[in-house]
Amino acid sequence: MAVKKINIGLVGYQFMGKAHSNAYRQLYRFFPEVGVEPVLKVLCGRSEEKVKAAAEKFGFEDYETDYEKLCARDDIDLVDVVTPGESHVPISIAAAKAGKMGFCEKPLANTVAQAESMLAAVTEAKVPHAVCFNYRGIPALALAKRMIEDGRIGTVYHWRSVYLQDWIVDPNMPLVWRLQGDVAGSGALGDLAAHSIDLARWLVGEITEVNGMLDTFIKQRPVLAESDDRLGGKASDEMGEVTVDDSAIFTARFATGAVGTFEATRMAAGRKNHHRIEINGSKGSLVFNMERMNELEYYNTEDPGDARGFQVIQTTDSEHPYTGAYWPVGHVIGYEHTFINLMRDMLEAFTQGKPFSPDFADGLACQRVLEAVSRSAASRSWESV
Ligand code: SOE
Repeated sequence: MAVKKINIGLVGYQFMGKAHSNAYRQLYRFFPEVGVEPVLKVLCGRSEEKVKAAAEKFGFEDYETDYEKLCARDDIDLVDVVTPGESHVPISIAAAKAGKMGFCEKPLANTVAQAESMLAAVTEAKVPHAVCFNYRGIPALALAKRMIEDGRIGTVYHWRSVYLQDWIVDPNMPLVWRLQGDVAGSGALGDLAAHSIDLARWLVGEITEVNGMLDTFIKQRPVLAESDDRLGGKASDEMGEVTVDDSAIFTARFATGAVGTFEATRMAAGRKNHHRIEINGSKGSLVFNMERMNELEYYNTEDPGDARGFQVIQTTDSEHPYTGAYWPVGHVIGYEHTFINLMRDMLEAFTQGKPFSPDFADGLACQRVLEAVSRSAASRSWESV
């Protein structure tokens, strides 16, 4: 099979820049049968000194300091945006206008209007597009999807998700961009609950109505002196306002008739990346926790009474989604593989002209839920999505 090379232009080089470039580097080695080999062509960032160093570290051939120049280059096929939320719009629209395939980190934008303009741009340019809801690339969740579609838990009644982290519980944690409303759009809501919302839409269906609360416990933090690629950075002596939610909690109704609860915070001491999901149906339940991401718990009401109970499925069998490409059974995979798996599906669809989800329309749909939660927190009432 002829291998198709896709030249990548990546904008941003911190946490997500590291995750995305690693995935592009690995993809063809693990999934050669897809016949697509991403090429780390150009890394883009505003500071020449930093982007040059990052390009060398990640293995990019070249770098640019201006995204317009990146988009104008003939040797770029796909523009991948991993910058903070505020710059997703201009960069993704410039890429679409230049005819590049578009890929963007979640949440797609900071507002519904921005997400609409991004979807309009890629639709008009007729370029393929995707949003990086990487948790769809987790084998246990892809298995959950397959089991729900196969009717293994029957009609879904309940969705229950908690997404808990603790990296901002220390009040001296500086005001990184994820804590600034004008840059990130929102806090735990867009950073964490966006993932849960996307998974809920994918596994259960559209969310039609929400009722939520958004709260900020620590209202001022030290201004950031210098950021790092692990969410934090060095604090300065000056204090600044926190302009996002520390905690986002909401209940929801699905178009299917199912109901859901969502909780997201980065202030849950002891919880590191505890994204726990429970789905209850008429014939059984499924439970997933990101801190044990190779496992899926399954309860089947049809099991014999004396043996009924949750079973823990180690999703590392060759029959499980994605895992056959990696290691022998039981040799677990990790966070970085979620990006490789999602990009595998994305590049397969892009190069074969097939539809792909999650795309910018999914990003917009998630944005509508995020915005409805914010409206509901302000109005203290139910809001339709
Ligand atoms: C930080 O809260 C963060 O890195 C999110 O931005 C990611 O989307 C999530 O995958 C892990 O946590």
